[in-house]
Order: sequence, then C-alpha cells, then structure tokens
Amino acid sequence: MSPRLEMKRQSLIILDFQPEDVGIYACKAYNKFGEIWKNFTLSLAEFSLLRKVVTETVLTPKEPLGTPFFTKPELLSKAFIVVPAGKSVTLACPADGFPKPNIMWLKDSSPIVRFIGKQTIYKGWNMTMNLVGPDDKGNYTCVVENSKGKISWTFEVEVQERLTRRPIIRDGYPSNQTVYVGEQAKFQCRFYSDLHPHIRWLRYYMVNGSYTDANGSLYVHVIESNNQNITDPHLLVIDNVTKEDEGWYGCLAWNSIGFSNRSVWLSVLPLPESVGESNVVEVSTFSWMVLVVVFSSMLVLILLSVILCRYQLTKQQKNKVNLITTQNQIIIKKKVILEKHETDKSEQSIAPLVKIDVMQGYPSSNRTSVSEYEIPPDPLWEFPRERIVLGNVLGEGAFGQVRKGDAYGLTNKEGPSVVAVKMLKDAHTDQELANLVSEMEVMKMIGKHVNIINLLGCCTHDGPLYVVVEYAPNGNLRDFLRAHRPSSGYERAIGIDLKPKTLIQKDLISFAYQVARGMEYLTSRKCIHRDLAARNVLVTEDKVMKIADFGLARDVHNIDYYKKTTDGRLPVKWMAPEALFDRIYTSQSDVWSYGVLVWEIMTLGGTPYPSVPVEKLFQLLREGHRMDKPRNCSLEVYMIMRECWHNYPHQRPIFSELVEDLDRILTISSEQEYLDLDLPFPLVKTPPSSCSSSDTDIFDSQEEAGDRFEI
Ligand code: ACK
Repeated sequence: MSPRLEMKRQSLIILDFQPEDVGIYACKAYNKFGEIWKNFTLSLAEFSLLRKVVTETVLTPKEPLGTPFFTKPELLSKAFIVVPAGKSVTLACPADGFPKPNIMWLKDSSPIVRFIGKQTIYKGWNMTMNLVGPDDKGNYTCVVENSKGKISWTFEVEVQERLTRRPIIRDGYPSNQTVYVGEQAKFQCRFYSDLHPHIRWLRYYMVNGSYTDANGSLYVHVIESNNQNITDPHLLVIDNVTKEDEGWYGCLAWNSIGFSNRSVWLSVLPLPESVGESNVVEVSTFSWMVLVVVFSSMLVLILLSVILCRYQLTKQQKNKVNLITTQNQIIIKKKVILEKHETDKSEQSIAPLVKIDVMQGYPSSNRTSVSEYEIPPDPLWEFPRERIVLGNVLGEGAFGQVRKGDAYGLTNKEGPSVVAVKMLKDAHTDQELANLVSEMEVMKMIGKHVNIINLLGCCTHDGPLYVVVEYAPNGNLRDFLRAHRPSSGYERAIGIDLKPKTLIQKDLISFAYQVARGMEYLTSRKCIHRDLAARNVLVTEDKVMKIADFGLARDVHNIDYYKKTTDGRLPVKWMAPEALFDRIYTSQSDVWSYGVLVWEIMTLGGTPYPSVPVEKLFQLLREGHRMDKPRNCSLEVYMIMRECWHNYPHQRPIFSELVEDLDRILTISSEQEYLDLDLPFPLVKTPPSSCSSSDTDIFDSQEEAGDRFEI
C-alpha cells in the first residue's frame, strides 16, 4: 500500500493528494454471510468526498481465530492525551490473542528515541515516559502482533509547555484541619506558577453572623507576612490554637496574569481532658451516687420525650395536620466539605467528593429539623444574592428546580442580564445538596466554551444555594426541532401556518457540528456527559447549541432502565452497549449517544426506536441492529451516525474527528437546501424493516406509536 494511503475506521484516506491518485477505487465489506463491493470513481473535482467510504450495510468483519484484540478498549478511547511538561505519562494497550502477542511502541511511526536522562519504561502492555518535554509531543502507536495478525492504536500526546497563566493551587494544599485547643495548626499552600508568584494568607471573619457585607463582599483580613509564625510564605503556622482561631482561612496566590484562591476550614476541638483541671480526679462514693442519680433522671426524661414525640406524631397523622412550625423546628448547621482529587487521580472523574458534616453541638438528625449549610466560600464565583430577581420556573424535578432570573451587575452592560438559576426545593436531602455543589464545582473546573451552558456565578451564603448559569431562551433542542417541523400542506393552504421559520439542511448540520464542538471541549476537560441527548442541549436566541447538565452527578450503579423522561422517552435508548450492559462510561460511550442525538436532529426531534420496549432494545443492540437512515438525511451524515454506533468503542470516531468531518460537510452544504416540504403530513408509514436501505419517516408525528422496529 502506498505510504500516502491510510485506512482509518471505515475510511480510506489519501494524504497529500496527487493528480495520479485519480481513478477507480473499490471497497469490500464482508461478514460470514457474504460480501459486498462498492466502486468509487475519484475525479479531481470530487476528491474531498473520498474520505467517506460508502457501504450498503455496516457489517462486523469476521476476525480469524487467535488474532490479537484489545482487552480494555475503554482505555483506548482517550486517544488525545495532554501532559504538563515535567510530568510522566503512561500509555496502555492491554491486549490478548493466541499465540500471546508481542507489543511494540512507535513514535511518529519510528522507534522511540528520547534524550539521555529521560526514562522510558516498558512494562507489560504499558509504556511510561518520565519527565516529558516538548520534544515528546507526537503520535505514539502500540503495535500488537502475533502470527495471526496485527492491531495497533495511536495516542496523540500533547505536552503542555510552561504556560503563562495564573497560579494553579494543588489539590489538598491547603486542606481542612482539625486540631485540639493548645495544639499547632499548619496549612501549606502549594501551587504551580511559571511566572513569579506572590502569596498571602487570609482570614475570613463574620460580622453579625455573616461572612459577607451588603454588597456580597467577604469580610477578610490579610495575615501579615511579618507574622512571626510564618517563616516560609507557603506555610501558615498557628501555635497554641484557641477556640477563637476556628474558622475559614484562605491562601491567595497570584502572578502577573491573575490570582487563585483556596479556602479551608480550621476546626478546633476542646481537649478531651478539659472536663477536669487535673488528670487525677478522686471520685468519691458520693460523686458516684450523684452521677447515678443524674444519669437515671436523664434516662427517664429521654424516655418521656420519646413517648411524647410518638404520641404527637400519631396525633398529627390522625388529624392530617402538619404540625411542624418554625418554632419547633431545629436548625441543624451542616458544613459542606469539598475534597478535590489529586491531579493524577483525576483521570476517573473530575467531580470533587462532597461531604456534609453536622457541625459540632447540633443533633445529628431530627425529623423536625431544617438544615443550614455552610459552603466553602469562593470569592471568584460568589455573586450577591440580593442582585438576583427570580422569575418564573423553567422546569423542575422532585428536589430541584431551574428558574429564570434577572441578575444585576453581572456584566458591564446596563440593566439586568437574564440568567437561569438552579436551586433545590425545600424538601431536599443532604445528597441532593451535595450533588448540586458537585455540579457547581465541576462547572468551575471545566471552564468556558460557547457550546456549553456556562456557569456565571453562585450564591452560597445567607440562604439557599443558587447556581447561576447562562439562560437559553429557545429551550431544549428536541422541542425546538419539533417546533420547527414544516407545517402540513393543509395548514399552509388555509393560511394558518404559525410555525416558526423552517430550518434548512445546513442548520441541522450546524447544530450537529456545534454539539460536537461542545463535546470535544468537554472531552478535553475529562468530562464524560453520560446522558447526551437533544433534551440536554439548550438553544439560545441565535440558534447557538449549548450542552447542559454535563456536571450532573449520576449514580451509574443504580440505573432504572425502565424510567422514562417527562416526555415519556427511555434514556436507555441513547446508551452505548458497553454502558448499558457493563456500566462502562467513557467519552466513546458519549460518542454513541452523540450518534443518536444526530439522528434526533435529522428527524427533527424524532424518538429513537419508537415503541421498542427495553428488553427488545437489549436484543436489537446485541444482534447489531441499527436505526435506519432518516429521510432527508444525506448518506454522509448517516455514515457518521453509523460510525458512532460501532460496537467497539475505540472504532468509533472521537469528537475532534466528528468536528472535522462535520466542519467539512457544513462547508460544502448548500444554503438553499430546504427540508422536504412537499411530503404529506403525517406520512404514511412504510412497512417494518431491518434493512438499512429504507428511510425513516422523519415528520411522522405518530412515531411513538409506530411499529417500524418491531422486528
Ligand atoms: O427541557 P426544558 O424546557 O429546558 O426544561 C428543562 C428545565 O429547565 C429543567 O432542567 C430548563 N432549563 C434548564 N436550564 C436552562 C437554561 N440554562 N436556560 C433555559 N432553560 C433551562 C430545561
């Protein structure tokens, strides 16, 4: 094969195209049932279309027995790896086969050669390079081979060179501390900064029970650097701690680009021995008697209150009257603790661990209690609560809701900015609060991108937690698409076409492109969405697609496969087989869901596998069945969906490839191509089929009741 020809997934790529490449090309797809051939004529004018090899049916090639295969394809899904300069990186290609295959590593198709002093360790299926530098950037390929065949996988390693950016405070430095009165408290502030850094230690304090003033600014004082306790500026040492030292401390690090801040809590516990002044206490018989009497009376009192409570509860149930009033509510103060992952461990999840501790001196649980949470302050994101005027409810679940709001002074523009505010309802649990805090923290860590719903700020003090995000006036993409379905001929004939302007093909491709851009960004930030679907993409006034709910905590171990969304859809229909059957969620399982999302776009908000029950879906997926090409969808776009639905995650495209593909399709798609308006509405259904050559009725409003997939 010519070195300029490259085979990737189901494509043949000609690098550095030359006029002599013009000619006829053929591709063969085969499985145990047979084979099909497709010929292509490549002429100069249409060479850009060559990247897509068209097959009539997507078939899983039958591998000869013993051929090497990757045992953990999910590890390979991350083909693009970013390593900070100076760190080490491990690439892994676990594989098996018979006979046992060998592994060989190449860099940019040649053996790996590194500078003297830099170690490259080969261990089993892994290859580790320490002290990576700019010269280590490149494409690393593992080639796994035995006598039966050869497979390979290429990782693109990007080395993040020393950057001019604000300091990055390392996780756990500083961290919360608990000490006894009289002990020493020691906080360390460690961060990365290429530019000359400065550091200050801060102490937050309360005025009239609040950490913030009327403008939402935190009450804070700088711990003077000439404080004798601080010998090393990275260290804050408090000797002989007293109860008054308990509270919030902050480490502020800055350079010429910007500043970073981390706040931590110092808990001071009374000495266990402080009950008596001396450790040797003579307990006389008399004291014992007093103790026994006091203890017994306490027991009687507790018993009496339990009986009284039970009596009151029964009475309450009988009268069906809610007796819980503010007077008999106990306010429990709870502290929210964020435990961020160490940088190296963050491969698994970027979400911090959110713990909720009942603060000292309060009962741990009580039925008639309300909770007040103390969330670690974050001056970078805190927004004054009183500058938000809440509006109507945009949507709600059992424990949370999203409300429209006007935020004053959020930007420099005059007047308020319209925002969406995520909050909890009164009857929420600690876990729901922890989930919302975790979502907020994930949004902070992910940073901004035009194709995601961005965090604008948060209100964490003096009231319920508000997470303020961008508002998308056109609602979710699924409803938006359905609202833009062409009107029937009848409606137009009698002149009652009230539908918004119809979309053109280019709009649909642009939507798919924008979602791929958003996902490319989220993937680069190590974020796995786990529920990518048109219902979770929001649309702005200018038809900008914004991926929502990417920071949501999801309990992947307790998925109710039968649970439907509010509009009656089964989210399992967006799930990749490995997520559905083995709970393996990766960016490549997001790619599968993305394929279903593109199908939703191309069917203007259609329901995938309409009327297919969960059990049937499992069977269809196991048999390798895939959805048909929707009418009005080009073969090129359909091929993208099919690639996203490859059974093997690593054979699916990655989001940056999808961006590249859709960018190309978008560039060549016409501005004039309207969706087929001449179709009768609703359409007559075509008979059931498992063959991909027939079209799906894209504007069939009865699709949920359809039977096309009952095969
Ligand atoms: O699907 P929807 O119409 O759009 O209903 C849900 C609901 O709130 C609960 O999530 C809507 N929603 C959520 N975030 C936003 C936002 N940033 N802008 C506009 N609507 C939103 C969402």
